[in-house]
Amino acid sequence: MRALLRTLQAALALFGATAAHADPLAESLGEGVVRWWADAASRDAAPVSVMLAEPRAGRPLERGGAIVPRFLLQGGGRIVRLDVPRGTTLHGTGEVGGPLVRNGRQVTCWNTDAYAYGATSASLYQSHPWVLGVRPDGTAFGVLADTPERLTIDLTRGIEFRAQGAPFPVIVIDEATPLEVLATLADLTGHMPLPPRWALGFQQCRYSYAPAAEVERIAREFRARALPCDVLWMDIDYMDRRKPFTFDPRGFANPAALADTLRSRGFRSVWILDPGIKQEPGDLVYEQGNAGGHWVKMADGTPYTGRVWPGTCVFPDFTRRATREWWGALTARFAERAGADGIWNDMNEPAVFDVEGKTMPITAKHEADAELGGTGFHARYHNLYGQQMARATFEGLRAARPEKRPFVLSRANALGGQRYAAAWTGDNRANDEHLHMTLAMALNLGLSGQPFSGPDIGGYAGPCTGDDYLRWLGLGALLPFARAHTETGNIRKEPWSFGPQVEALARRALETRYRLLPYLYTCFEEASRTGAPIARPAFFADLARTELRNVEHEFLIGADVAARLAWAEPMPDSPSLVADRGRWPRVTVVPGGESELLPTLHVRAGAIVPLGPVLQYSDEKPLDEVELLVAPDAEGHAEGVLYEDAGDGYGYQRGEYRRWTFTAVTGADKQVRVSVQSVGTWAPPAGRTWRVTLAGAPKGATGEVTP
Ligand code: NBV
Repeated sequence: MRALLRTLQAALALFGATAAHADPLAESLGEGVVRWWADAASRDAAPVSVMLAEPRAGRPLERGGAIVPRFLLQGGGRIVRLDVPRGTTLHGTGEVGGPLVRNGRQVTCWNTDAYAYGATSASLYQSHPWVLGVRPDGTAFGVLADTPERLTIDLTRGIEFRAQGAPFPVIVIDEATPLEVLATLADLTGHMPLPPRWALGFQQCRYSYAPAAEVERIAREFRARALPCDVLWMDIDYMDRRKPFTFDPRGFANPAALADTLRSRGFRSVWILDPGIKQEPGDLVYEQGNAGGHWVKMADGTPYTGRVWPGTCVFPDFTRRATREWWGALTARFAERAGADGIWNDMNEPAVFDVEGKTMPITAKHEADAELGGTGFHARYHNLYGQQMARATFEGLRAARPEKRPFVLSRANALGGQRYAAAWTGDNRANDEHLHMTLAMALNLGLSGQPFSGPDIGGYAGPCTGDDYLRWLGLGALLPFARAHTETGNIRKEPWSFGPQVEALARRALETRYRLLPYLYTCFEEASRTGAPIARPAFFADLARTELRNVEHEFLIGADVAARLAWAEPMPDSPSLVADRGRWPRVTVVPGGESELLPTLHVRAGAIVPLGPVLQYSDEKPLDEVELLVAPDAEGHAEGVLYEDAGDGYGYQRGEYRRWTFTAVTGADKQVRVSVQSVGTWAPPAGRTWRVTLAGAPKGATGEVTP
């Protein structure tokens, strides 16, 4: 009977008709997690999973899940459909333009160099074949199409995945809350490692700060103007004829001296490396790559060549372990010479100039590790190219500097790549559309397993006004990755470039980030452990209030701080989380200079938020005074957490951290007493003091920390 059905299916598929698999196969991957296959034959024919951090053996399913996908074949293509309950909002789908709610949208997972993309561009730089659904009652589910191949996610009617190519399963996670779904997603696909604390500081980039004297000038300006900043970035003009691993002999003759100058002023540096290696006989990297067989090949076995910045290039095959190790070692040696604290991987979709599709042909060949699926075509490995480059970079830095946490930023990536690199949302435009979708983009990445992301603050392509710069900076300074960047030939976009009034407000935006740093680091640690996003949609605070699902002018940082962007409110009295000031009292962490262009901050009633002082850079001084911002709830209670460690290295994995928990109660005398407990062996600065500031407490209330 089954055989007959399959023959019928095959025959129908041949004529472009749709045939449904009558008997999808389900297996349990753990409590609330079901992996579905079209049928046993598809399971047996499917290549290994590369979306999962580790292979997962399915077990027989005891209880069927509520969500049952339907597998169809249509004209040789594979379709998986899932119904979603009425009123469910859909989110995630990775790095996507447009709104936070993805219902009605369509994207195609196919990593693309999408310069100056728009809200409806089909494919951006990264691929996350993943949808998060939140039902009207706040319960949530997630659906992962477990394939790296080109795949369309169509949310116009329920959820539909469409792909050609190899069979793939769909993993359904069904939980009580979105946070639990994201925790399970992180368990399956991997956790973001805890970054070095300096990577949470503000970062300034331009294509390019060059020569080295210009980099030093920018560093001096930041410090002279007391504008907090941790990192300066080197774009491709530091290179000799734009060749990775080289230095322009005139502009960057002495990178070690530059590194010393930057370090003495409290700056770190991140340097760009692209994958394209110039096909230039005699060039060291090129010759090494030839000798090691490191290049992606064409069907005839010769290296694939394409034009990028240095000219005609060959491209490392990062799907091979030997190639990753070679590249990782090259990167680590380069980082040593440059004095680089972090590495920026660009152009790794991979982008190729002047060719159809702007990338290498899908028939190019990768000699991939067996664990990735073995030798195969670029069609399979395209979306993994950037991820595996980021992996090579991360692992190379990790091996060479075992006591430093690598920091890698990658333009292209895929679900699972949060293990290796942070994300920025590529070449945005300095226009209204982009300013307004900046938040939704970071939120949806956070809802897709990538907590560490942010935009080019100020907009990459095109000029912007001082007001728009401030809107972007105010928002961007509250997102997990906070870097300003702009393209070559564009107007200057440093915080002082728009005159003294903008500069003063920019300082306020940056100081706000540094005041929040202890809290932000606590959120990062939580994200690395649990998969919880750092920037979260406002609706996470009240899942039953469905009118909050569309809110894009307010968002949460962790669970306890909310930010409101007055300029982004669609119309007066739009649904709001923080309008209820009893539940979300407004706080000012940097006094003076109010502006509608900057966000307002709010603390959840019932929360205690740890704050630090204004710093010029994250390591400027130890946190010797902690300010506890206490917002008592209606009963006068509040609770909070502060996570601390050395800020770099791996001592924290051996217990050298401190997790403080704070509990506040209010007495009849209106005295708010905060008690402090902690676990871990990390020693706080000697003589540390704690101070209490109250938010939204009754008039006349006072606060103190009781040891
Ligand atoms: O390396 C130059 C740029 C970089 O500034 C930008 O951030 C990347 O997204 N890079 C793209 C190369 C292409 C620029 C058009």
